[in-house]
Amino acid sequence: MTWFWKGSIVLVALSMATPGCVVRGRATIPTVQARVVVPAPPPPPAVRVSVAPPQLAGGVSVVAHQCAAGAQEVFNGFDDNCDGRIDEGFVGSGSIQITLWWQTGADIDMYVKDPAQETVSYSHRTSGSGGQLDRDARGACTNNETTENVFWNSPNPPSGMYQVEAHYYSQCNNAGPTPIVLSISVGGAVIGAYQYTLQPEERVTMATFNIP
Ligand SMILES: [Ca+2]
Ligand SMILES: [Ca+2]
Ligand SMILES: [Ca+2]
Repeated sequence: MTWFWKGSIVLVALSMATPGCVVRGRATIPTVQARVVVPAPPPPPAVRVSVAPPQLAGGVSVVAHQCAAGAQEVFNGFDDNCDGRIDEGFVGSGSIQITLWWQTGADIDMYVKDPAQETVSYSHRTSGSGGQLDRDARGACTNNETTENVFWNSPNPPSGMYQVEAHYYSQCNNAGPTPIVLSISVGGAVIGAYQYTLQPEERVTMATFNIP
């Protein structure tokens, strides 16, 4: 007698080596090797949220930047081609993107606090929620970049309140008061673009917004 084990079915096969042997007992159970095809789960949905306009600090004003489908995206702190990504090709984009841009030689730092109260900045470039900073402009006056960018590229970033601060860290070469542009995109759409003139050493909460 030979035992076979296949899945949860035990087959008993009796050796027929002895001619005339009458098999009584359990008959051989035919096995069916069916292959169950499990469809792949659909990709997680991109965040689809209706985000109220951010709350702005005093002195921060809305910029009515016009985008145009098919336009060339230039490095200017705005979404030029209406695809919901700000300066794509220059900085990282995702389901949330927050971009701070300016034109003087000042070293300005952006701080983005996520709903878990974890702040992404040059000194803490990734958060547990998936936020990441990919641009540290001027880096204590050591590079020539003039944008800082934080984004979440996870499909569904955490719900809750986000806070965006800007800090004028250093004038470097006497940059003086510096107009800054802040653009925020959530779920593939820009929810606002804002401007403010930052004074040396000033730190301001530019905007807060909530993802329900
Ligand atoms: Ca774009
Ligand atoms: Ca642009
Ligand atoms: Ca900086």
